[in-house]
Amino acid sequence: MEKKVIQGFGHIPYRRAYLSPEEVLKNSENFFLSMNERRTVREFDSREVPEEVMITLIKTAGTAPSGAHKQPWTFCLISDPEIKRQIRIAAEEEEKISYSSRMPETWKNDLKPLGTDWKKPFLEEAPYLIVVFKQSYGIENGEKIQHYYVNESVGIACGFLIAAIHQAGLVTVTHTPSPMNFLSQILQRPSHEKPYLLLPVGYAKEETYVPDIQRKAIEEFLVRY
Ligand code: IYR
Repeated sequence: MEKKVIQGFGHIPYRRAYLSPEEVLKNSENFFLSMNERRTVREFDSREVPEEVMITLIKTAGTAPSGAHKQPWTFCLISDPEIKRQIRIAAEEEEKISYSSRMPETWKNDLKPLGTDWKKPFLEEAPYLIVVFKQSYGIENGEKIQHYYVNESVGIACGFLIAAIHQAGLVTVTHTPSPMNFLSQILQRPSHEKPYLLLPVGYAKEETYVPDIQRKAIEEFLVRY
């Protein structure tokens, strides 16, 4: 197969090795079984994780599809204890207000089975924090460039990241302190970047507990036509 030109742009051949339906079935089942072991974990071990691992995880996130291939994301990787401390203090300040007055009773009741509260020690205990920013627009050579489907694109990249963290043998919690503009200030991000998600990453504490909750059965969320 040769290169070809479509609407003036080069296209290259792409082939995936053919796998039999049996192999495809096995792969899909194995991946499901592995992902089904994932749990949100809020208690981290202080054990170190090589930075190279974190960079590879973020590279995986960067393989996500995005609107018009604009890749409208920035991943901030934080290991500096002083910055983690600043983030914890600011997040807990917001969360304290949220839990005491901003969140309605229904919301707080829905969170009761998860055992969460305003305290976020994991923001200092995890060896790394990844703060994901979405870029409402891009800047190239000082010019504004349009981005498309920014929320969808960044959400998919975060999904890839969470899957990669799990596959590597580490754990995370999708933390969304609200409001989270303090992250832009602490990390000194430009105004076209908005905080999207905060993921502490590390090894799970050896003795840790997670809520006794079940996932929906497939019949509850699959509609076949
Ligand atoms: N942001 C708060 C509250 C919270 C909200 C949802 I929706 C959760 O699934 C979990 C927590 C916090 O991080 O505690």
